[in-house]
Amino acid sequence: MPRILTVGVAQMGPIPRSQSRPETLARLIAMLEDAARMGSDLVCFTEAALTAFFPHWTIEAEQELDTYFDAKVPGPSTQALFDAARRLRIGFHLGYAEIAIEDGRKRRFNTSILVGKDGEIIGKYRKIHLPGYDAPRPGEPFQNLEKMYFEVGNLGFPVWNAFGGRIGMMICNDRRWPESYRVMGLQGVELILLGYNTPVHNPAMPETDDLGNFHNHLVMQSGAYQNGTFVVAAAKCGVEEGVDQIGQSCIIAPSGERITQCSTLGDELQVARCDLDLCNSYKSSIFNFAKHRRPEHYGLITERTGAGAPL
Ligand code: ING
Repeated sequence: MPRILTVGVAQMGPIPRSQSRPETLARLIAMLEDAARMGSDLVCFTEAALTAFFPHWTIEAEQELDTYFDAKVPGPSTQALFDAARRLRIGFHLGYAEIAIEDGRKRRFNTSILVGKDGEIIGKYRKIHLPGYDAPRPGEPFQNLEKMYFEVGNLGFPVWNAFGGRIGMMICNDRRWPESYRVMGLQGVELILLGYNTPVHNPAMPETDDLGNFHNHLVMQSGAYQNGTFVVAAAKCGVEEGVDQIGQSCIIAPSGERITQCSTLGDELQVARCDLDLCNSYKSSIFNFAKHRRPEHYGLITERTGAGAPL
């Protein structure tokens, strides 16, 4: 019996700072209802799907910063999304800015959750690779202040048994680091969900601006193929608060091929039937880690200890 998972990638156009939460939720629910009409089991929403991507500007007052975070999910400002998903019997991935009270203090993370068809949260991931800077850079056309607004994620890269397979998550810049895929590949991941907010212009490396879409797909197609997993990637795109962001959201097969892709810079849903058993074709042959991978021979020198240690 093939394990077919029908997955929707739900790309979002800009979320203006002025947009109310109900208006934003209505956009997400509209794509959820589209996905239901197309027989979807699971929908991938983007990174920071509830707000504009506020790390692109400087926010001095903590009270203002808090307005971009959610402390209780599901909660009053997201319940309508959970209710719609439960009504439609569709699971979803959602990225949002999380405030958590842990170890007796307020902590802030760039977070994503995996929600089952029953509307219950299956798992949570907190972004580990935070790009950009921990202080504003004067003179730049926009900022990237994730290191200032978020802590590094403290949950690792878990993989869950869900939707009949092995499901994992990562967030945006994580996709540029092969470790993100391999740590989940070593746990047998079959489908990785992620969202991204990626400006066309990179102030730190303007010479790569024309390569943004290429690099976006390069890293995800490689990660999918080298770990025998599907990758579902949803962009927040278009010009959001003056920052032009790439789109080209897609679903990638374990072959590394993009099997569906968005072609606008707005709210757009694309759906693909993912046969999770295709993962095993790669995991049992060319990427059979047990048979072919030899970390004990890599002579890996870890930055911290300088001692050789298998990854
Ligand atoms: N954004 C970007 C990303 O990794 C970036 C940061 C932009 C890195 C352009 C390199 C080039 O896609 C987030 N939110 O991580």
